[in-house]
Amino acid sequence: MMRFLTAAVVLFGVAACQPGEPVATKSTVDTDGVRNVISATGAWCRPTPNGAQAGACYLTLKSSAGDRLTGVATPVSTATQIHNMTMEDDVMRMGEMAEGLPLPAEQSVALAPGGVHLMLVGLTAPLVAGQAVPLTLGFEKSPAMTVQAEVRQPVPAAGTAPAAAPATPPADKP
Ligand SMILES: [Cu+2]
Repeated sequence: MMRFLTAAVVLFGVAACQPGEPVATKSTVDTDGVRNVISATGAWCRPTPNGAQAGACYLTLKSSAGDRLTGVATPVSTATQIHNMTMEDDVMRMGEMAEGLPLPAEQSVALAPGGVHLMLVGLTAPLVAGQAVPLTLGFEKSPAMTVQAEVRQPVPAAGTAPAAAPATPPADKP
């Protein structure tokens, strides 16, 4: 079974990340004698219907010493922006965070639907569930790091839990 899965992943040509499992990527750098560990966890993008020109991606970032997300690059769109959603007079507005996204030291900063997100503008192709989208994150202090974002629906469907959680107890249990 495992061998079959591995072969399927290789044929698909994507990074071997388990669906639904948070993938963490870490970057460590010493700047002016200060160690800064940046972790990027659970990156995902919303699938786009046919014809949509823009897509949104989300992840959780944490910087041990404090940093700032200044931009993102991806081969699947011609441009990208860091967006925030705010409510103004009961109307949801989306605007670019021109200064980037501050990452206060030791705080998890979650980019999530309804809030801060990465906007992929000018998609070269629709984002299809199951794909992996490389996102190269740029920071003020730390070197850029690339994470693989899984294209999926916002809420994982029931019954598609990772294999780590057995669906049924073994039949030979008393
Ligand atoms: Cu947006």
